[in-house]
Amino acid sequence: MTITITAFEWSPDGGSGLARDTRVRWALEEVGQPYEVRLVSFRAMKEPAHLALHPFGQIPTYEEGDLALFETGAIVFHIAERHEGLLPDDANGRARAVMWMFAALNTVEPPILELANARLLESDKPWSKERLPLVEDRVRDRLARLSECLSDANWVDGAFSAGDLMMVSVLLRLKSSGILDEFPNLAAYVARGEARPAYKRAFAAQLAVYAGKPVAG
Ligand SMILES: N[C@@H](CCC(=O)N[C@@H](CS)C(=O)NCC(=O)O)C(=O)O
Repeated sequence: MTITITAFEWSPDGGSGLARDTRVRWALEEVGQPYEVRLVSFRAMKEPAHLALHPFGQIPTYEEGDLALFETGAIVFHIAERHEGLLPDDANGRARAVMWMFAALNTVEPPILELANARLLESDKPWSKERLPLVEDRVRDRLARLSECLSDANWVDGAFSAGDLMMVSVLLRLKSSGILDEFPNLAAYVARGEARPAYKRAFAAQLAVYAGKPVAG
């Protein structure tokens, strides 16, 4: 059955891989599933046809036969459940991998998004200078705990899993901030994720969409 995902027709990040279709592409590459991509404009994302797939008018979505999904957590979990390669065989290991997916999306991603918003959308506000260090420290708090937990391991819980895929995807957003480099083991963790052939294919595929198109700002 053909898998079709949606991605931005034009991405504000110019293809640096931060749009969330990259994590879905990565999961599909890890499990060796081919997929097609339907590009959507910002206007089309808010129109009825796309809203029928994604009630919040966002990307990515995932269609496979009768199944339509939104939310990258649900999509990556679905891919990981249906195909070998992203979840361990033993039940407890699978439960922990799913736990790490939730930790990435629910505990680590929120302060990182808050920081992105503070830097990109609020920098012209009079209170921005005062608030920014608070937001950065909330990110540091999370990273400090994660760094301690990862210690000198390659991946968060044994072999690479969907938990790592999601955690690395979330941490990637910090690369340009300098904060990740304050935690060398996390910077190395992210680099290990980026070095995976499946990630490289996913990154190249999303970049190819934006090649030659203008970047915001
Ligand atoms: N929690 C959602 C977030 C989806 C999301 O924020 N998508 C962004 C692209 S990375 C988007 O479509 N932004 C445009 C908009 O919200 O209008 C997920 O993980 O799928």
